[in-house]
Amino acid sequence: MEKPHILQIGPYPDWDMERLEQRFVMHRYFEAEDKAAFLSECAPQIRGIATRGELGADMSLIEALPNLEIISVYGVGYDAVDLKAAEAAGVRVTNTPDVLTKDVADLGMAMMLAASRGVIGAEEWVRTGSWKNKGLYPLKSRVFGKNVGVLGLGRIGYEVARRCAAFDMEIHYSDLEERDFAKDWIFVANPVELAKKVDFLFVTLTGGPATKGIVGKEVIEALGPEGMLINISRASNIDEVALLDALESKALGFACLDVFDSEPDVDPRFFALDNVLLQPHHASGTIETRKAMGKLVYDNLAAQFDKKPLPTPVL
Ligand code: 8YV
Repeated sequence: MEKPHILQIGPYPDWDMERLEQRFVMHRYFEAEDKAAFLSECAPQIRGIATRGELGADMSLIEALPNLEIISVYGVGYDAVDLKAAEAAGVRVTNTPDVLTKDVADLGMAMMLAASRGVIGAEEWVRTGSWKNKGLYPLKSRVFGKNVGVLGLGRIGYEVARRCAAFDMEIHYSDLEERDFAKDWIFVANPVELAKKVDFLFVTLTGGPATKGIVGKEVIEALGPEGMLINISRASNIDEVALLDALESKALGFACLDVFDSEPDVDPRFFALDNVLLQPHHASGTIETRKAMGKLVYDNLAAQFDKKPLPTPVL
């Protein structure tokens, strides 16, 4: 049987490539210098796209591939895929939910704890001799007993809330409606009201047009000069210019960010700030989770060409 041809939008670790190449002919789009020429050469053979959470398949790409059957996303977020175009073209879409949930929540917690206790600055204090020369590190305020808001109580939001509860924080959340499984937590429908009530605000929403810019000037200012914003979802959920303005003017206390508009080309305004903790979109970046994500990408593609049910379909 001829191996199905797959268009690969972004790089994967070697352990994934080995498995994918055994079963498929992989066309490395991300390595092509002349993307249009590369595409016009391989387009008629392509039956699948393997992409990454943040790297997309837009309408023009979907339309350029007449024999496309499936888009397999390496990530839980599939906002970079044009779902309407995929549906119109009868193309299936899969993602990698569940396997990354706890790691993403863990990075959110790690950022909150590190930022609020000044872990990075304190490490520098030791290394640069300030401890010996200047004395004690400036005191920080505590996390336990504080109010935390979770904007989006989906799988990742739930794991964040559980972790915060274990840290003896008071949990508030916003979602489309009150959740039965969250009886011990306080539901606040409006994100601005949520931000007013809490010291820490986690953004754990799905990305996409419905939530674009939901954390705008109003939410950010409601969180206030003592507040901390933690984003482990999609950059598009936050109005980045409003965020930068608020961080610069100290209208917002602190932001911990794993995602950025136009990443990896992060706005240099962030680099001048001392009230941010910046991470390179790696909340799902553990070896175990990335292996599980890669396996799901492969399993979904294989299921499609074996005419079996897709393990984790979106569409
Ligand atoms: C990325 C993600 O896919 O799950 C998502 O939606 O954004 C991430 O897991 C991952 O960083 C690979 O690029």
